[in-house]
Amino acid sequence: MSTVQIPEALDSLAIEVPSWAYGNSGTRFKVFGTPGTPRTVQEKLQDAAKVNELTGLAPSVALHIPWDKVEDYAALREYAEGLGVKLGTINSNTFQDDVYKFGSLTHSDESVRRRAIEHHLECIDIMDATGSRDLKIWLADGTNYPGQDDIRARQDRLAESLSEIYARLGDEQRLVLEYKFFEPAFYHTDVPDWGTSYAQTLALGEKAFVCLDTGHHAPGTNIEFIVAQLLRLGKLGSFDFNSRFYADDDLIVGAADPFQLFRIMVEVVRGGGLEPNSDVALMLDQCHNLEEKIPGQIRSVLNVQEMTLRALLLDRAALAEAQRNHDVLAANAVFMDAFYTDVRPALAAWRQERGLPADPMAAYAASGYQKLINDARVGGTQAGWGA
Ligand code: PSV
Ligand code: MN
Repeated sequence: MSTVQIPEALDSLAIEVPSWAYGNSGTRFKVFGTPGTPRTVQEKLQDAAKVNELTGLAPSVALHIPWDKVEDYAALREYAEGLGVKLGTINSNTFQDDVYKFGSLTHSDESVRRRAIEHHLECIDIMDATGSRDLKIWLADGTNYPGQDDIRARQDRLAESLSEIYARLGDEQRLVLEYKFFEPAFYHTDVPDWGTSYAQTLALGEKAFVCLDTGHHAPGTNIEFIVAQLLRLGKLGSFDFNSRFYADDDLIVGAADPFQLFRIMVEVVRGGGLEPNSDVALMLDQCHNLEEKIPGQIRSVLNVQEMTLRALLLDRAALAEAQRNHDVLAANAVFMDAFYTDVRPALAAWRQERGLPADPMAAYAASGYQKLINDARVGGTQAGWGA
């Protein structure tokens, strides 16, 4: 019997999974095909629904346009809901067309900016049909060489383009602007950091927020500080969770540095990010290149759940007391106690109480689902980047 008492707040934990995690992707050197990989967005939704069925943690699926383009989005919404999941964040994509070689929303040529703006307006039309709340914008825009373009003028053009997109949002819709300090541009990127995303979204208005992708920071960055600051400012809209060793590796969240994930979740809890009606959406942005994709996603949402529970178990009163006394080691010990708590047995029991498998990884392995899709999904073109 476990002595860990699970707070009610854990019940509302929901993690959005990305449609692209189920397709082939993951490296610019070799993308390995795997049996059973979805050929269509419907098949990606089937796999995502399996993750939710076994974990109860992943009720919505983010789409990427054009990778998940279909004729009828209302029908896709019905299809998803029939599987027990919702369609979530719509991710725009202005990083794969030749026309965007020198930028998209920041491009010096009005006609290219127009095209990029129209793409985002189309994404909002899609959101209307799918019932999605969030439009997520990540831009590959930037330059490779000093002097290549006027970096300040690009900020002005970005602000102008974003305000046109923002104006089209419905009352319940939001725009989240993701930052990344490098790649594919290497000298400068147009939205490199949270400060730039904050400045741009602040200028737009209260329906615009910052999206924090954990892989988009320089080594050693104190990400939980950024989380605390953005929550304090009321501008943290969403996370793209993943793990990095070096750069934007898109590996399983919590795999490289579970302690960092714990520290982030401590600030999320502290800042009200888990409360009902919170502004913060928790999403994954990952690729599974070596490991099987569906268990890769199951492991990911379980990792978030485990670190969230440990963060919820932090004895905040004891911590506050130690902090008041400037008892550095006692404060640190309280913090580490929560991190070192093994919550797995308690979580297994918690799942069983809710009719979920105690061990979702084992349940997936025993379910026969992988064999089913390996046998059924033969022929056609497997989904991947650009599909
Ligand atoms: C860019 O690196 C990014 O993090 C954005 O979120 C994109 O939408 C996603 O990766 C594509 O995989
Ligand atoms: Mn991302």
